Amino acid sequence: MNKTIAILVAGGASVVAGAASAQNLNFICSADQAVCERLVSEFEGSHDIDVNMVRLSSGEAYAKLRAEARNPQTDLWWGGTGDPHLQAASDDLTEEYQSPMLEELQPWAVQQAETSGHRTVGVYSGALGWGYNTEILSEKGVEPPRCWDDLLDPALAGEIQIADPNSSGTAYTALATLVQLMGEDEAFEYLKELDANVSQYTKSGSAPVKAAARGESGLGIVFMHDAVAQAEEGFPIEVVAPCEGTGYEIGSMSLIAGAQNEEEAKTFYDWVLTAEVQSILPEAGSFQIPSNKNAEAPEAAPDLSEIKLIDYDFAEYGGTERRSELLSRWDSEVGGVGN
Ligand code: S7P
Repeated sequence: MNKTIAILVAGGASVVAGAASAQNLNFICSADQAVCERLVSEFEGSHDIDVNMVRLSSGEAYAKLRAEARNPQTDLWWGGTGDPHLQAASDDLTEEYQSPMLEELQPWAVQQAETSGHRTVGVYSGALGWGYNTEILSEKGVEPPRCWDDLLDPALAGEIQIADPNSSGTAYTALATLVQLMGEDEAFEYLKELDANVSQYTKSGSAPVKAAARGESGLGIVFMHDAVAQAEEGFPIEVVAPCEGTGYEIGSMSLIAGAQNEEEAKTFYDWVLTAEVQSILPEAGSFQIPSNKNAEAPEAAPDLSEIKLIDYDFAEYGGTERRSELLSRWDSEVGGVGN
């Protein structure tokens, strides 16, 4: 959408006086690629702003923002789990902004904003669980796992994938969930045992269930809505909410401190919080609960009121100290050991 300025001169002829720089938006998107692309095309189709989008997992996005803190190249970060958004807020990497759309948002989305001093806001929510390939598990004669404990079954050796919590917000949510559910030492014992069944720690959070859908592995520990997306595409995936209870995310959005295109970023920020925009995302395979109270939740979205949710402490687990501590313990006791 580059614009040129045409000036009318005497006689009705026009000359091109010079290229006006188009309005731009440098945008990190941390949800699924198809959802990110849909957002960009809807936004560009309705605004005179060019979007440069890069899709990064939540932990990668946080690392990029930290690396460019002195010379920000990003204007807006949408999607991805709330913990690294909160960490970016506490590191002053993001800017305070109170959108006029706040009054239309669910209490959990506003709570996310208040926890961060309005440096981030909730855009969707979803619970953690897993999706398993019904054909693979039945061929192997494995009882479908319903509880975290069932994932330790030796019959599942090599059949489980989960992402690396350093890059993936999904996997960090899993790590923080297990710590809150079991206690820290017990959670690390559990993760070390689980490691015997894990074939791969992927970079992206939803990759494990995509692999299960394609029959490359038996089960992926992911957000339940990402497993639903595969089932809705017709893959033999069954979605599970763990019986002991589970954690959840408040997917978030943040305006970057020192953004070069702050006005454009605010335009996107307000637009993406509208019910109209949030209601079209399921068409691109997004099955989370939207944060706008007037947006329609997709029919296939897991009903959070029917899932045993833990009281996830976003302030603590999104805090810089706690997140760094858990990630380095994971590196030394789980991820970096024999993988
Ligand atoms: O696919 C949607 C979704 O699960 O992706 C986000 C996720 O954190 C991004 O992937 P990473 O785990 O690789 O960071 C979630 O916020 C979102 O619900």
